[in-house]
Amino acid sequence: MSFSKTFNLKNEKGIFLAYDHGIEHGVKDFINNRAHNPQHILDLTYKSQINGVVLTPGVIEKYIKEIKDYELNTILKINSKSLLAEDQYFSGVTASIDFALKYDVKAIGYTIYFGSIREHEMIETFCMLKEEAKDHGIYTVLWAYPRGKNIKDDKDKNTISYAARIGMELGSDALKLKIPHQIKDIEEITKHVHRTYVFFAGGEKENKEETFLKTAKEVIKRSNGMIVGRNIWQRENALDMLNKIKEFI
Ligand code: FBP
Repeated sequence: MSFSKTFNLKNEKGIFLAYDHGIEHGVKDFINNRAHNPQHILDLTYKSQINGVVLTPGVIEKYIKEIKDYELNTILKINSKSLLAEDQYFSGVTASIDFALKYDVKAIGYTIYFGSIREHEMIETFCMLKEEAKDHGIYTVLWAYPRGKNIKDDKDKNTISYAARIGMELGSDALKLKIPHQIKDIEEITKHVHRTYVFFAGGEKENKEETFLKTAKEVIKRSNGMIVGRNIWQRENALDMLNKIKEFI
């Protein structure tokens, strides 16, 4: 089945919830009293009927019954790095393709910090996992994040374009990118990416709900959609927000 059908994309666009922050950022991200609970995230995904949810291996194992009951499409975040790590520019593998198969995930999500000193290691591992995943009909979503001593501005359109282009040429089915400084530059970035889905992260929580909704609308118009975390589940009205951004598809 195609990527589009697998994730029930509408007009080739979709919305996914990202929930790997417990490892990536720690509990400081769980600023309301429900976000720490994976059940809340699964409930949000189910009730909003968005296209899927990004989860870490432990959450998938522990909540597999609920994931199955809700028939959720999951993206397994297969490498991670914590803010406690000495090397902030390397993300290590946390699960295998066997694991992905066992828990019936639809895609693996993998981060490469393009520009980092260990970029080549992450590229190598990604390519091996991608080939194995593909053999089993599992899609790949690459978090193509420019980062390292030489990266002056990870929201610069040329830097994002370069990372996106590498991601496409490495063969990822989809990319997850940071939103560039100017939203209109998304057009320039996607121009260089062919036969590859392009989704954007939500970034840090915008205080004003309206500001985030405006951004989301423009981003979704110019791309295949969003894989968004904090700007949704850090709000008390997360379900309402998901329903609103779905309307932009
Ligand atoms: P947000 O929508 O909350 O920005 O989530 C996107 C994401 O890529 C998460 O999947 C990940 O945990 C986090 O951002 C990593 O962000 P950073 O590398 O900037 O700390």
